[in-house]
Amino acid sequence: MRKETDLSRVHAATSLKKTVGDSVRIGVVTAEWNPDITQAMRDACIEALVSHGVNENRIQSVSVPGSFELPYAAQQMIQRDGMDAVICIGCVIQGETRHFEFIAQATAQGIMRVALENNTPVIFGVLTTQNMQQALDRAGGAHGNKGVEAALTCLKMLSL
Ligand code: RBF
Repeated sequence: MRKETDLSRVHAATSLKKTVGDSVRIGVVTAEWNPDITQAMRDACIEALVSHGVNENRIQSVSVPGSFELPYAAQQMIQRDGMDAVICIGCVIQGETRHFEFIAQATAQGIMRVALENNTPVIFGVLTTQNMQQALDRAGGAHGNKGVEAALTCLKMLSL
């Protein structure tokens, strides 16, 4: 017998395909800091979007120097490029200075602000970890790939 959770997952995937359709345009912005992490998350994210029925030609992928720049680029992709949703991917690793706090806070608040002010889903696919191992674990390691979660979150928000 199938568990209820299995069924609801199947239902969610089917309805996502139906609701989001072929015409949706999704922007993916990736920060270049910690590139091994962010590129692995971006690739898994795009793969997940395509496997859920998003037209590959309608995914626009750009990169920015660091996570701090993600909100501005997301806003440009909405206002200038007409994206229906934007997924922001970054990785902020705690260092010895307080930079970590400033960058992580500003990025999170900036992304939320761009989403609300533009009435458009902007997804927070930004890892904030204490060290590189924790980041690796979440970019295709022991804790999966958070790029995939960001893709699924985006599709759920588009199908609201
Ligand atoms: N950007 C990241 O995406 N992740 C980081 O871990 C990160 N650490 C930084 C640490 C320092 C000391 C500085 C100066 C910048 C760091 N940045 C990081 C870059 C930041 O997001 C942004 O690109 C720059 O501050 C330029 O606006």
